[in-house]
Amino acid sequence: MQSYMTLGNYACAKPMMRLHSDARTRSGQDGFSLVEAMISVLVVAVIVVAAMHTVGGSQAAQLKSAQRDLALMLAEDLMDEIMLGQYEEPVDPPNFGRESGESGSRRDLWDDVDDYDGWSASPPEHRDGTAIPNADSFTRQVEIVFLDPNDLVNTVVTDQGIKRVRVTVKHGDRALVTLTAVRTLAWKDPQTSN
Ligand SMILES: [Ca+2]
Ligand SMILES: [Ca+2]
Repeated sequence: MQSYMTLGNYACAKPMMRLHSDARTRSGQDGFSLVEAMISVLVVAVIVVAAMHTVGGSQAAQLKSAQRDLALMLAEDLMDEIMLGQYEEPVDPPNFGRESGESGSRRDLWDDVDDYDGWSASPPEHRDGTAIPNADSFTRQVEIVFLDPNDLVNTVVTDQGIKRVRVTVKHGDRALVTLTAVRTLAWKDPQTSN
């Protein structure tokens, strides 16, 4: 009996010690696991936010690139149209700006370079005055000035045979593209000259 009790007490004491020890171990492991889990969630959250910023930044960059491409096409389209015109009015007495009978809204009646001076339209328009689709937030504007033939950096107030054509395309208030070309009185289009 004595032996049994001793063994019984001993047998009971060991598991209790192990249980106590296991409880301490699990408690420590649980606390550590919770901290680990919280850190993991935080890291994942940071990574997700960073990824969202990256995706958002990439989409914004693509949108800006597409806007610049469209602005360049609009600018080139208008510059080509202007450069196909005569250096000066071919029919009526020349005037800097539009001559009599040339409508301010329909460019298909304009026939010389300076008819375009100061012209601006938003949304951009075709020559007949109809709006170009899908370009509502863009603006095209034109400036024509005379240049000094001895120094093309300088502008002059009287015609000395050189005009600078400047086309600017804006998206909202921001200028995205500016094209500059020079048209001279002496230049002849080889495709139309004899
Ligand atoms: Ca004209
Ligand atoms: Ca004119």
